[in-house]
Amino acid sequence: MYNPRFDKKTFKKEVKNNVKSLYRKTVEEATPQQLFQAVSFAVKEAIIDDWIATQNQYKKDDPKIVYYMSMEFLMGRALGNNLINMTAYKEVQEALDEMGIDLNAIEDEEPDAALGNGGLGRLAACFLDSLASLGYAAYGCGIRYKYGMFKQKIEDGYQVETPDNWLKDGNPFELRREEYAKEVRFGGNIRVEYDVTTGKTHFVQENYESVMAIPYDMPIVGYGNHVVNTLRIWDAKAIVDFQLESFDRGDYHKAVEQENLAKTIVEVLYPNDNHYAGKELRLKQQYFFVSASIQAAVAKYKKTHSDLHKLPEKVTFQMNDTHPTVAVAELMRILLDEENMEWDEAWEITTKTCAYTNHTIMSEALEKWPIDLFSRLLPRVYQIIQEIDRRFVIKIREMYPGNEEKVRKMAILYNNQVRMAHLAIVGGFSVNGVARLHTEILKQQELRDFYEMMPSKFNNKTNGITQRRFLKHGNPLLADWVTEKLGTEDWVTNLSLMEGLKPLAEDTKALAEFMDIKYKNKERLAKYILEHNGVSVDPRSIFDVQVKRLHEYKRQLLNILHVMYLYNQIKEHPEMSFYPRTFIFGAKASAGYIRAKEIIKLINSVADVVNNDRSINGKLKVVFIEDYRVSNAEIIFAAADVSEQISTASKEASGTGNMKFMLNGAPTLGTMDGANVEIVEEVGIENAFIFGLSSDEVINYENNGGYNPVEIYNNDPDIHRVVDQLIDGTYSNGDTEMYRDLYNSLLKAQGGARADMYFILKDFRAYADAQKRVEEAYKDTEGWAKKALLNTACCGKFTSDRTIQEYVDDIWHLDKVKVEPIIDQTSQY
Ligand code: B1H
Repeated sequence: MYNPRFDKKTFKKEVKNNVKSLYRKTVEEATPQQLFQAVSFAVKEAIIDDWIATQNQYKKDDPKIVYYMSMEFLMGRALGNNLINMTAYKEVQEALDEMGIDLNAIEDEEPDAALGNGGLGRLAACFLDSLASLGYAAYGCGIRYKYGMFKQKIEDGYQVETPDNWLKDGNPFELRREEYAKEVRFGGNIRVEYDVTTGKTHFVQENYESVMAIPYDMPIVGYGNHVVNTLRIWDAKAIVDFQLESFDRGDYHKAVEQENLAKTIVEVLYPNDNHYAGKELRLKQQYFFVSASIQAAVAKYKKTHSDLHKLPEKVTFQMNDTHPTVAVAELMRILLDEENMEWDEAWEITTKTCAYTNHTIMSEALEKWPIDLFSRLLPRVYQIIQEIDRRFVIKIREMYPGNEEKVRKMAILYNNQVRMAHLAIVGGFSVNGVARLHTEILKQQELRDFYEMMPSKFNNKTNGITQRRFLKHGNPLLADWVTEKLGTEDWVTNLSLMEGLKPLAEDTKALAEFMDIKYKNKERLAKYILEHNGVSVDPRSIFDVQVKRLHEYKRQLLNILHVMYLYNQIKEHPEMSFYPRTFIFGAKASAGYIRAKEIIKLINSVADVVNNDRSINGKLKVVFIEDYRVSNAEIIFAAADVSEQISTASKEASGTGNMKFMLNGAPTLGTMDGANVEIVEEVGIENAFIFGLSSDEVINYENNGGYNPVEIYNNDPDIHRVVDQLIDGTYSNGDTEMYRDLYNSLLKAQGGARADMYFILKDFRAYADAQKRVEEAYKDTEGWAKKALLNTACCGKFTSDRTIQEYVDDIWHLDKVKVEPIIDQTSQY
């Protein structure tokens, strides 16, 4: 994809110019941050041409558009990714080299756009990348949080959160688009007006507070195809400027309130992964971006179409979990109150336009808003939900006469709560899970009643990841090697080509090259760890990695208990052969999740003891990487030997980190959970290390009881010992209380929670055995290389390009667009 703006001479001149006009400096004088800005603005110039070309093409072709509605977009850094997707990375790297600028160092100046928690937010980012790369018209719709995911510091082994002021130096890639601002209203009351001439009833919201939603657009560059889509994130601004008229009008109080509402609404991302907190401000955030986005989408549609009844032919609103589900009622409100439609026609349109993705079955993540809060904040939307519910309950009774149990289980409004998942299912035409096992659990357990009533809505879309960021950008050595071996770079847009690497599993030289690249990536990570943790780790040791949000169901506790067990073994049997291991962790705990924070402290305490015990000759190292995020994840995946995916079976809906490890040649050590099941299916069970309870077994214990962790504790001396070490002071300088809660959580039922809720002790032996198998396998250098290489070779299914194509084929039915670049780009030079 040739672009004259990236000709070295042109690009260098542009960077120089930018440094001069932005900072009145020369390149030599500029700070690294200023260089980052100057380079980014030069790249943005090139992007804008394609952005315009794309939007012109869309105007011409009028393709169907998907609006991906999400509270979270975990984008990471943009500069490197944009260069990769513009196919200009190497050119620009060379141009900057010639100016004495190191592109890598410049990239490190960019703060991550961390507008998300974990998998759900990063999935949204991968989807945008794939949509643009496949040439589909799409908008990401979200919130421009002033503070994204907090920055994590580790102090004395404890997690300390600091605000992520990611916008402080300005975001070079965004465009503020004040002219598309939309008003969003909260609270007040609804006055019903009857119009005698038309016989129609009107609903008028009065005494409300409102804010202006101001869109900021970020370009989403497709790979090598000149397509640039848009991530539209909304900022809030007060409508009334209280310095002026309001004060005179005696409206001072209200003006201040609106100012505060605007300030607080986009202030910060809620840092909860897989957990519903039920905060009023969160509901405000949800309605704020959903209302603005839907208003904008309807306005855009109406610009070029006269008949709103055909909206479903041109628009889908895909709801990323239940967080944007108020979309169903908001679209109804617009069609009923602003477009004056009848209920049935509005409902017909809405239910053909909205679709819902479920990402979790964790009961604590289910959104159930108290009716008093909901109806006070969104009075008109609530009325509409009441009517949706009334009609749905009639349907249930028709279908299951006399079965009031069904009504109780399925109604949207129940027990003084609005059940958002039920609204999403009833108000949309599609419900999907995010891995085959997860979708089956939804159909057979969690959403069984809905599946029985409307089976055709249910479908599976196994998650995927973008190879452009997680291989081409994150692991350039392996990317170049793959290109050389396949004789083509087409894997960048067609990951199934990776299977062409399979024969190399029998090629000793290729295996050695593959592992040599892994070694170099381990050196890169070792350097990062030395710089950030002050711990020196040996790249020849096994890099065993668990990076993901900290959650009890993900069982970082199982991992660290096993490290404690290994340490005991090494101490007790110093003569025992033991292949050196480095256990690497990275995880943020939600700020209020106390037990998760205890686990972080425990990991760091174990690290302290183990890393400083000279008697074990460095056989064991434990590292907790601070502030795990997209940018350092890219380095970590590339360097991993072992991918820890050890969630309690049935709890991890899919996982996507598992796929990033696989892509980078790290075999999975995991349970049969989420997408691990499909990973094993692709790579073969002999190239993974699988252990533990099945999801059926877990669900069976949960429903019928019969699991007693104390029995295991009493009968297995190794387990007994590590569990006791939580309270004997081994890892707490003699403090017997520091980890008592973790100890209790494993052995005692408390406050409604079963003992060892997540079956850690039950799976411990199986896990330790699987770890033993890992060690044995690793000792066979060539055997290991084969497994590692086959993981890369078999990862084709897990590209988000495949996932998106399935969404397009089964749910969205989008039209592919081909963008012709603006030809005369050089005329301006
Ligand atoms: C996932 C969430 C989530 N599932 C509530 N659910 C949140 C729920 O702020 N909240 O209220 C935030 C996030 N996140 C993850 O989605 C799953 O746990 C992963 O297994 C899955 O891979 C990922 C993407 O589908």
